[in-house]
Amino acid sequence: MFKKVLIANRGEIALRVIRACRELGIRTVAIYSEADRGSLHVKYADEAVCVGPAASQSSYLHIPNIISAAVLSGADAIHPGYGYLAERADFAEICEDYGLVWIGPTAAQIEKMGDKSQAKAIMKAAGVPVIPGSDGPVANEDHLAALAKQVGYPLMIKAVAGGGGKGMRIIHSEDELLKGYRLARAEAGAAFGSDQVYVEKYIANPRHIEIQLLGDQYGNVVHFGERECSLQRRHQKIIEECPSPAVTPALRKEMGRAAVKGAKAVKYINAGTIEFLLDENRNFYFLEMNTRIQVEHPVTEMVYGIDLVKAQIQIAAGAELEYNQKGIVPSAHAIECRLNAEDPENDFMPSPGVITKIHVPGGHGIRWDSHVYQGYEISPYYDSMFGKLIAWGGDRDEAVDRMLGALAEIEIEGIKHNVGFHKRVLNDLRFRAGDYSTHFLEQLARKPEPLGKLSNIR
Ligand code: MV4
Repeated sequence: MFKKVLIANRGEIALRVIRACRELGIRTVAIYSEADRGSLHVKYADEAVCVGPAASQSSYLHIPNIISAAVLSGADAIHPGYGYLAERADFAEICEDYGLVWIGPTAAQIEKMGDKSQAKAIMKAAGVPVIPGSDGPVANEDHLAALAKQVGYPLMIKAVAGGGGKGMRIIHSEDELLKGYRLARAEAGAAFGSDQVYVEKYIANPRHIEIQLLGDQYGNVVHFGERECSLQRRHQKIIEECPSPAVTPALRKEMGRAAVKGAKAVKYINAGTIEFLLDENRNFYFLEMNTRIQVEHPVTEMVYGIDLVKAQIQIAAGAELEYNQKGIVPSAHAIECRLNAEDPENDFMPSPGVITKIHVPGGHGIRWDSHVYQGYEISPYYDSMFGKLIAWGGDRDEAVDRMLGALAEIEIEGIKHNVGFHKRVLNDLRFRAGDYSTHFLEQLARKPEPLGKLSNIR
């Protein structure tokens, strides 16, 4: 096992990794920017190294400073968390060059899955269902016209180097096609340094469902069911749940098998997620593979009784997975609410500042993952998420009721936050029925509705 791990991240996920390392008897090195001196990830790591000023480009994304911190502190492995450098194949390779074990998939796997068109081709070849469309990038305008004829409208144009909702465009009819294609290429070139795009049929009102995977260095891959991630705003997830209200045990088995097949096709190592779109007829299609631990991993942990971050570290250290897929079954229901410093009354504008008061809820079935405390200053430089509230119960109703109780108890002053918005979603009758798609939150944010009648908790 490793003796010392450097965590190349900040905030709640850095703290999450520190806690896992502590339980495994591993010393930890935190890195921090000048704006993050007061963060709990700095306080609770065994050592901490300042890697630069507040701006991420000069600190959490500054590879030479991070590698120097790792080498000088004598770390033997690096955990990248999520975001920042977590899906940078070049960084994974540089770590290995400096003798630092990368707690994640190989650089080659990150690179393959980062090219969204190549990832899709690999999955298709492995027998995973994909959305009908071009095989690979669009070659030219004649090729585009032929593809549009074949796929039909509406269709989507997506950037090969995009992902997570960036660099996509819906085309409703032939008159929009050429203009949309040229715009999409120009935008992709400016945003990603590659103007390659591919074409897909547009799936209306899909649900976003992702399968959690673990692979070891010996070719074993298992899945831990799905997370329902359809509750997003502008491609930012707000609420996630496990299991999905839309997935039956039979569908779970089918989607899980497809995901494992896809991961095995690249001999996938460590934690990863395969995202699917589920259409209105419950057909599922591969969307993207995420080669990292994800923000919403705790809902899977509470339902399947596994510590995914510990598993990541053990796998990187050479441990063999000893699971029988048949024995991995969901035994509860969990929900995560992401708490953001933002103003739901003002188009969810970021609301940085000092948290002058915070009371966090607790009790049976409640988990709070956060790096903040009373007096903590939320910096304008980083993501506005300052904590994750997770509730679980024997079934979905119990989990939702428990979450509503926790949301009623929580007290936060000094910043604007989205606790009230979460209450509105959880009290919505369609949410309570599990009847929602990826468009639900946009609709709810546009049309304020009174609280639902099912709950007596305010
Ligand atoms: C789609 C789609 C409909 N049809 N592709 C958005 C995130 C990116 N990973 C892919 N996305 C979508 N791709 C086809 N062919 C609809 C979306 C989409 C979406 C997907 C998941 C979660 C939220 C979403 C919100 C809007 C659109």
